[in-house]
Amino acid sequence: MRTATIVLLFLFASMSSASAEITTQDDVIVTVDSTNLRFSPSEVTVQEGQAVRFVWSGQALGHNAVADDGLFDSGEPERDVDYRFVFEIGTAGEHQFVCEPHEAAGMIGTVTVEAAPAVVIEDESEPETVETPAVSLLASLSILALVAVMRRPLEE
Ligand SMILES: [Cu+2]
Repeated sequence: MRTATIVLLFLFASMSSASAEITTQDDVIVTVDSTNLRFSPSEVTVQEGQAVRFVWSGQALGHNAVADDGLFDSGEPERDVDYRFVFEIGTAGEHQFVCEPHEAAGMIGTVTVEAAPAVVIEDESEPETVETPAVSLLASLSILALVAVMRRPLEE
């Protein structure tokens, strides 16, 4: 009886250890520097799934952030902007953006989006393929233990 209890405890322990890993990445902030005519920073790198926030307030001039490839657009130039854009899976690559009124003054930037790391996909699939045989092995061991415990009085 003690063996069966221990085996069942192992079974529950291995099942509860199979928890999903949650990875959250902070937004990357792009603002406007003290010259009023530059993004700061003007070059940022994110991973697919991550967001860039274009944030400024109380600016002397109105600004916006518009991607050359049309991927994102903060709208009309404003002195106060808080625009967040998530670079979804499939947006990997370089995205140039400009502040439309000040593009000629050199108010341009680049968001480099890196493909989501393959490790994340492995992390999601691996525990299941590894966990399943381990659980079924423990389950069959516990059944064997229960059978052994139950059969003992009958054999004597
Ligand atoms: Cu501007």
